[in-house]
Amino acid sequence: MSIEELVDGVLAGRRRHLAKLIALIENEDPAAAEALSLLYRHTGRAHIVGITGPPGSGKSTIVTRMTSEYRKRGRTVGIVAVDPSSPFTGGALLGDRIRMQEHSLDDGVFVRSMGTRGHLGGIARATSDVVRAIDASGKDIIIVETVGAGQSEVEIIDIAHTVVVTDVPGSGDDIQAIKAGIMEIADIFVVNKKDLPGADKKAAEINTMLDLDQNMGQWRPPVLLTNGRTGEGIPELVDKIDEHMVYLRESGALEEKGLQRSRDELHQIMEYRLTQELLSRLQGRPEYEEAIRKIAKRDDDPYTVAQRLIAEFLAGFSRQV
Ligand SMILES: Nc1nc2c(ncn2[C@@H]2O[C@H](COP(=O)(O)OP(=O)(O)O)[C@@H](O)[C@H]2O)c(=O)[nH]1
Ligand SMILES: [Mg+2]
Repeated sequence: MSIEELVDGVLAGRRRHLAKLIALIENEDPAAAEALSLLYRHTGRAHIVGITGPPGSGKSTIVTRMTSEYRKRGRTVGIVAVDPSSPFTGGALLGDRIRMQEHSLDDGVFVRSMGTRGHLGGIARATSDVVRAIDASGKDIIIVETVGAGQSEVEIIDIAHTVVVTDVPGSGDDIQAIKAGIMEIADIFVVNKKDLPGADKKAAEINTMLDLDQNMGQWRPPVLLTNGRTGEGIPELVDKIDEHMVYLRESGALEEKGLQRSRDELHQIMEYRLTQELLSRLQGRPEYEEAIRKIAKRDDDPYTVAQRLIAEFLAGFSRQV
């Protein structure tokens, strides 16, 4: 398949082409970067929703339920699950699995699980590229499921417009499940398993914590109660996610997020490319090896050497331009 064919297929929303592109991304094939660069202009349309929380709190179950709700509302859905424990076959009940399989026959749903190992460029990079590919294919909503912060290498906040944090009743009075870092990134809290004792108490604790938050902006994260097994509370969750997007648009936060993301991404790419460029010129050169030996023998120091090499590189660069 040529790059043009691949790109056209993805833009037309063809599942086979999207799957092929994702395989290229996962294999870090240079063709993936080429395709993504052609697709870039066609991205930025999807509402990207991150869902994070402790393992077993019901994220995959909720994602399955949300998918049904979105489809009912006529919207298309992409799902990226970044979970080493293979989320859509692991913890979920047989019923959940069957529901997800029903979605697998639906062209309006695209599901992808990503292993967390084997990404040289980092799982965050790969995930963000996979999300971008799905975005280009025209899905309205893209849900990214990751295990709770601290255990995940994915900084979901960098990718998502809206972050949903899940918790369950009785997961510790000191709210150990919802750690300070994860509190701050939540746009919406979900206390799942409302059928278990202590769900209201948990929701009240989170609300108290929010009341004490000094740094809260205009959006106060709502705290919702859900039952993943029955689907109770899911339409309300989908409503709140929509409301959050309206807030982002109207407050200017969406535009700001977009700029920040573009700045960070350009920065990352330049940093990576510059380093590659510099090292490819230096590696294997006798002077370079000699400089390294001198540093090891304490005849020179790495700070001075790095400064000199970069200065030489930039001098060559300014001669070229
Ligand atoms: N009792 C109860 N169990 C639930 C609920 N939602 C999900 N579960 C169960 O919790 C377990 C873990 O769910 P899963 O979606 O795999 O959690 P994840 O690890 O956060 O993705 C499964 O056995 C689900 O069936 C709920 O609302 N109530
Ligand atoms: Mg899961």
